[in-house]
Amino acid sequence: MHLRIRLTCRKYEIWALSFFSLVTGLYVLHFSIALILVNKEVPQTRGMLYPRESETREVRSLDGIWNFVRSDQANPTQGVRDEWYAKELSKSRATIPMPVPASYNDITTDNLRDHVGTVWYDRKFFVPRSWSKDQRIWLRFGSVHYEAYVWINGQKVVKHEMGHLPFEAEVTDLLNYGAENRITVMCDNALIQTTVPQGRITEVPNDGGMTIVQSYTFDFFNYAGIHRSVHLYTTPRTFIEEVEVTTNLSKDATVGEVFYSVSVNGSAANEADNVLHIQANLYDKEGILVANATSDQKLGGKLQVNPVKPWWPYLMHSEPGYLYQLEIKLLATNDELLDVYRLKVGIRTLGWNSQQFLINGKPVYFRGFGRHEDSDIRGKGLDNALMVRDFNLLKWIGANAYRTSHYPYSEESMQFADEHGIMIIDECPSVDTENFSQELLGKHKSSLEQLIHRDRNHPSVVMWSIANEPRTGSVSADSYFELVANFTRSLDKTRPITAAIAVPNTQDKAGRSLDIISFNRYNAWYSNAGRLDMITQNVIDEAIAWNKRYNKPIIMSEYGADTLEGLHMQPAYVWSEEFQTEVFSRHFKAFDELRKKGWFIGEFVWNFADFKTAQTYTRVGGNKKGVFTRARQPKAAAHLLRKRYFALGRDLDQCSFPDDLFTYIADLIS
Ligand code: GCB
Repeated sequence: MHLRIRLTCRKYEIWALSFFSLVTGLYVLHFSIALILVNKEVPQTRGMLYPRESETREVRSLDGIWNFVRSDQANPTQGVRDEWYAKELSKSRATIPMPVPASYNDITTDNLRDHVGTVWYDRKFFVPRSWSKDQRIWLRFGSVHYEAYVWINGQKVVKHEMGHLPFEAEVTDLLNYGAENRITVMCDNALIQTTVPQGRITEVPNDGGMTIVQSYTFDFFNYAGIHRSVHLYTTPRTFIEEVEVTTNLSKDATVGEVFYSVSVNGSAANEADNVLHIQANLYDKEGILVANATSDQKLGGKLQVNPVKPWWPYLMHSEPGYLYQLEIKLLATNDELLDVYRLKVGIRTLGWNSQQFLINGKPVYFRGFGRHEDSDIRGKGLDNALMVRDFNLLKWIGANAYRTSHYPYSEESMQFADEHGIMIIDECPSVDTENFSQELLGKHKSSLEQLIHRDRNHPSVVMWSIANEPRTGSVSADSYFELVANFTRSLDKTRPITAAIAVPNTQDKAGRSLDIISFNRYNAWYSNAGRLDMITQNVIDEAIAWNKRYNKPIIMSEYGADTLEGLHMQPAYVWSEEFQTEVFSRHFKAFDELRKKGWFIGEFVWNFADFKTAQTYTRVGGNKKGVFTRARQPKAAAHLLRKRYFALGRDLDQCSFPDDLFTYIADLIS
C-alpha cells in the first residue's frame, strides 16, 4: 500500500509559507497571475450501490464497539512502520473502546478532541461458512473522515481520501470462512492545502517544546473517525454493479417514464455465448406492478407508468415524496436468475431558466435551512434517532428544502428526504476554497464525481452545490470554477449547479459558470452588528445586483444571527432571542419584495441547529445561529419561521395550515 506521508507535505507547507512571507514581492505576484489549470481526468467510482438484502444478497453490519488507539502526534506513521495492522492493536498499544459509527473526538474525557493525525481502530468479526460458496464479499464504509487505510487479517484492502463519502473493496479472498477475522482501520484527520476541505498544519512552540496544530478557516468542528456504518455484503459472482435512473413526465403529468441503465460485474458478463439481460419491474406503494420491461443488450431500457403519481416536494402536493420500487433482475441467456437489486424511484422532472426553477413544470420557491450533521457526543456520527427528529422538525416548521452544508450527508438521510419530499441542494465538501492549484482541482472534481455517483438516483436531490464561500474574487477562481462546473455538468445534465458565494458580486468570478446564484450574507451581524434598521434594503439591493450581473435565478443561501437560548432582551440586542426573531422578520420583508421580481427563488436560514466549531473567541460553545438548539428544541424564532414557511406554503402551493399554527389570543385578532 502506498502510504502518503503527510509529514512531508506538512514540512513542505511550513517551508513554503515562510518562504512566501519573506519574499513579499513574490507573494503578490503569486496572487495576481492566474494559474494555468489543466482539465485532467479524475478516477471514476465503480459500484457502491447502497447495501440491501435480496434473495441473492446478504448484508451484515460491523457497527458496534471497536478497539481504538491514537498515534503519537509527532509520529503519525509509526503504526504503519511498526505494522500495527499485522496483529491485534492491543498487542502494540493499550486500546480504549470506541463506538462505530461516531466521531471519536467527544467520546473520551481527555484531549482526544484536539488530536491531529492518525488514529487506529480494530475489531474481530465472524464470517459464516455458508458465505464461502460461489459468491463475492464486499466491505463497505459509509464514510471515514478524512483519510482511511484498511486491512483485513493484516492484508491491505483499500485506501480512501475524502470524508463524508462511501468507499468499498472486494474482500472475498482475504476472509477466513467459518472462522474469526480482524479488520483494522487507520484514519487520518489532517487537512492541508490540497485536501477537500483545506486546512493548515503548523508546528508551534508550546510549554512542552513543539507541537502540531491543525487550523482551518471553515466554521465547523473537524470531527473525525468512522462516521457512518461499516457493512459486509455478499453478491453473486456475476452481479448488478451499478444502476442509474432518470425520469420524465408527459406534459400533462399523467404518464411517467423511468429510464434505467445497469452495469454488471463478473465473469458471466464476458462469456460470448451468454447474453445477459435485465428484467425491470416497477411497483407502486401498495406493491402493485405498474410497469415492466426487458432491457436491450446494453442492459438499459424504459418503463412507462400510466397513470403516474409524480414525486412532489413536501407541502406542494397532498401526497409528497411518492416513491415507486424498481426491481432489477439480472438474468442469463437461459433466464437463470443471477442477481436482484431493488431501489426506490421518484418520478419527476426538473427545469430551470434565467428566472425560475421548476419541478414537474411548477415554479419552486425554496424555504429551508443550511444544516450540519452535528450533535453532542457523537459529533458527525450517523444517528438514526437524531435524523428522524430532524426531519420531524423540518416538517413541523414547514420547510421544503435544505442544503447539505458543507459536505455530503448520510445515505440514510438522502433516502429519508426522498420519502418525505424534502428537496436537497447537495453540496460537495469544498468550503472556503482558496489557493487554487492543479492538485486541489483534481480532488475537488473527485469529490463531485463521488457525490454524483452516490446521489444521482435520489429524487430529493434537485441541485448540486459545487462549493461554499469559495474565494471567488481571485483571478484563478475564474478558470478553476469553470472547470469544476463544466465537469459537474458533464456528469449530470439533469440538475442545475450552484455555489454559495460570499464575496461581493462586483468581485465574483464564479457566477458566470453557475446556473443558479446563491449568496450568503449576515446583515446586522458580521456587518453593521446590531443594526436591525440596516437589513431589509441591503438584502434587496444585493439580490438585485447579483441578478443584474448574471441574469440568473437568485437564492439567499445563508442569513442569521447567533442566539443564546434563554437570553431575552427588549429592545432586541445581539445574541438575544428577540434579536434573532427581529433579524428574521427584517429579512422576510426583503424576501417578499424580491419575490415580486420573479427571479428570487428561495430563502435558507443559517442554521437549522446550533453546532460545534473550532475554539475561538467569537463562538460560545459553538455556532449558535440555530433555529433549534443543539438538543433540537426550538428557540423563539422557530415559531416565527414556522408561521412564515406555512404562510408561503399556503400562498404559493395551496397547502393547509396545521391546527396549532396560531395560538388563540382574542377574537379581536385574526
Ligand atoms: C458562513 C459560512 C458558515 C458559517 C456562517 C457563520 O458564511 O458559510 O459555514 O457557519 O457563515 O455563522 O459565520
